[in-house]
Amino acid sequence: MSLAPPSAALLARLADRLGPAGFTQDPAALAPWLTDWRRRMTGAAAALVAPATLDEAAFVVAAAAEARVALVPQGGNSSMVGGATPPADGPGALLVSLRRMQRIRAVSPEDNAITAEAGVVLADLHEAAAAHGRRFPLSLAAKGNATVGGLISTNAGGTQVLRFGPMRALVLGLEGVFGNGLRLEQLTPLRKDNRGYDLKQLLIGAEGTLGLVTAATLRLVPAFRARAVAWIGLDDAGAALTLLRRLEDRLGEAVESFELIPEEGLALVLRHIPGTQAPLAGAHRWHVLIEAVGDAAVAPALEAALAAEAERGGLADAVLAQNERQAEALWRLRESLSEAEARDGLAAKHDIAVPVAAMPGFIETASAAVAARFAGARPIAFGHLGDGNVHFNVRAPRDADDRAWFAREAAAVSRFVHGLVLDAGGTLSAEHGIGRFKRDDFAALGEPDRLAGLRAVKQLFDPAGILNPGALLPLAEPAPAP
Ligand code: 2HG
Ligand code: ZN
Repeated sequence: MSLAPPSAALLARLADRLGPAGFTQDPAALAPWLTDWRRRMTGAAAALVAPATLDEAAFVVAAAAEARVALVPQGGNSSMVGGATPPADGPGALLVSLRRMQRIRAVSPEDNAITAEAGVVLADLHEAAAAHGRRFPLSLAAKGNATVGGLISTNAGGTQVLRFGPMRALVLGLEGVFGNGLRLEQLTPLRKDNRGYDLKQLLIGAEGTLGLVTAATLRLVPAFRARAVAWIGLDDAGAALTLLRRLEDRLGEAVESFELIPEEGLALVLRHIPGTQAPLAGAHRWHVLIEAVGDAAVAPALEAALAAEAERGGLADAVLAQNERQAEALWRLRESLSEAEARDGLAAKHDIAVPVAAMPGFIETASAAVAARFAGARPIAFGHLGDGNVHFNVRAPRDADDRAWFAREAAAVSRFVHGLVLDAGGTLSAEHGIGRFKRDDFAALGEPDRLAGLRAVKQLFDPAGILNPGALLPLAEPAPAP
């Protein structure tokens, strides 16, 4: 059934219910939220609606479902895949901002849990947990923008997945409303609940296609007393994986982050991010940033482990941060990589995973295959090696007009890379989601039964098809094969 443009009557109902703080059609107020984070698309919306409570969110969903009007939910607008930007064409949509829901509702150190509304920004969540001697163990470069609702809706990962898992593993309870009007009011810190299907998991990673997330109860862990941060130089990515496993043997769960950076990635950061410095004296094909946490013993333990590895020939060079300032500087090199890459020019972006053991080999063979198939294209693989997830981005050939190259080649490059990933038993989205940018590759390369399963769930929980149409799944059923 097709969607309709928002009528004047619907807009008046929403304006009346949400009030001036929760409803605007002012183009200047809408503008900042209509261009995606990567500045790849600018959309259109008839209004920006911002519910402040679950009741208001449920009202918006019910009114839109009745009128068959598209809703595009948005948090901090930091989607890497155009997941929170309404399309410029089509019947018209309402942009649903959850940013007004900004309260930390409760912190319970005894439960190791925090209840936060969808619009709470990740950096503020970190602070609220720290004020109670706890921490929320998920972090990423966009922490100043990304919100709880968006992190949940995309099942965000980041740099601590290795130990604590992605968002899916950290949500204890959820509040929200599905497209069919069903409310989820399960803000509980329970660790165990075996009452059948886990409905909250349907909203996690749904990319706003099944309903709105309004609040969540999230898992906290004890604050650490000390952290040790090291930067390592290596000759090949395989040695990085060996190093990770050996460090885990010696330090166990203390190893929380293990991030891979290629030499050319570090060079981009040093070139484009002011105030950065090379951490090691020499050049190395690969670099790794390691963080281990614990008490005062953690730094000597990491140092001893690295010394043993150096002795064994398992690494080329290493430096251990001597204080928090140095630790921050090392992290800045890693966290600025995405920004440095963007400042350097356009890239076809992929957040892929293959089984961890296969990743070093995949990086080598896929890089060679891409360079051979797309003359001069420059793959750059970085990120969460310990999770088997790297950002296998492909930059334009040196000296090429990157905009023209991107417009001409990016779709073919992505289809090619995604094909290689699936052949290697991997996934074309390990972190950022499918959104609008990867939707067609997902539909073309995805297993038919997986897609049919997603469609069946969508049909059940969003029967009017109003929630984030065109994200994750294509709008229309694919034509039957001839
Ligand atoms: C990261 O790991 C982010 O830095 C962004 O997920 C990755 O820009 C990218 O491709
Ligand atoms: Zn990442």
